[in-house]
Amino acid sequence: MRINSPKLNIMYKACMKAAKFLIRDFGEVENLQVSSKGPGDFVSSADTRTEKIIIEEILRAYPDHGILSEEAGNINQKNKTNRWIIDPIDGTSNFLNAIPQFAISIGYEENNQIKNGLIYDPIKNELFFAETGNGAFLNNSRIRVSKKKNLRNSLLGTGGPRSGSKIKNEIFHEFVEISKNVEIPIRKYGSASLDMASVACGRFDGFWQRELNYWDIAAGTIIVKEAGGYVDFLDREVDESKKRNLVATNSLIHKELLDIINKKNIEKN
Ligand code: 2AM
Ligand code: CA
Repeated sequence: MRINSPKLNIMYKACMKAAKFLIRDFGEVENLQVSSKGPGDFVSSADTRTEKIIIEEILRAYPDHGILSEEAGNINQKNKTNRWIIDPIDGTSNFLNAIPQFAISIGYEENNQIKNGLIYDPIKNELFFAETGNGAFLNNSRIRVSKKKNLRNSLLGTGGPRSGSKIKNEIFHEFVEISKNVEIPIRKYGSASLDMASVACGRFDGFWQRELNYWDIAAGTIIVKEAGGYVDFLDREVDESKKRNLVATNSLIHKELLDIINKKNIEKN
């Protein structure tokens, strides 16, 4: 692994330590899934333990750094300069159903700018990572976005809508409109971080999703950008960490995809 940045090193160490347990837990979910009890509570404890291990590793190296994590919320909130953003299991429903499509996602920002990102799929043993200015990697190889130029031939991913969404109909409508413009059916794999990683390494030509949380996408944004892709938001909000509606592409199909999304006048959040 060609990791020679201190921040990526911490992410890597924390992630690998947590992943050991997560892989074991996933095996347990596979067993529980077929039992009458079901894996419900077990999954939330896997989530919390993964998060705890990662937070401990980060705070051991940088005790005063800020952290935003899906379950634990904010830690050291007064530090406005350095902040780590953690999603301990992105793709929780997949994990819960013993579907091997989930990831640990960790981002690091300085002065509200994402500098490093790491996304690890423990089941496929795929580690995606990037640092500003140094390119994006999958395990030992440099990755690049795809070279697809037309939306029509593109493979796209999306996700949602979430159960409580107030714009469900608009989201479905958007899906229909975009579907009409692509030949390959749109994928919905259920882990936004891995969807972004897929854009970064050229498996997907583009990905869009509304109403995400910052921890779903923080690491993915830098990985896609460093792989030569384009990350964009559909929000009016100025602060990047408060934006919820994402479009990430290989950059070549970006305008075509955005034009369809904008044409339908979905209420911008
Ligand atoms: P999660 O698995 O960590 O909840 C699924 O479409 C993707 O959207 C996943 O990355 C999922 O993250 C994310 N997501 C964020 N908020 C969600 C919500 N309220 N309901 C379902 N998925 C959500
Ligand atoms: Ca998530």
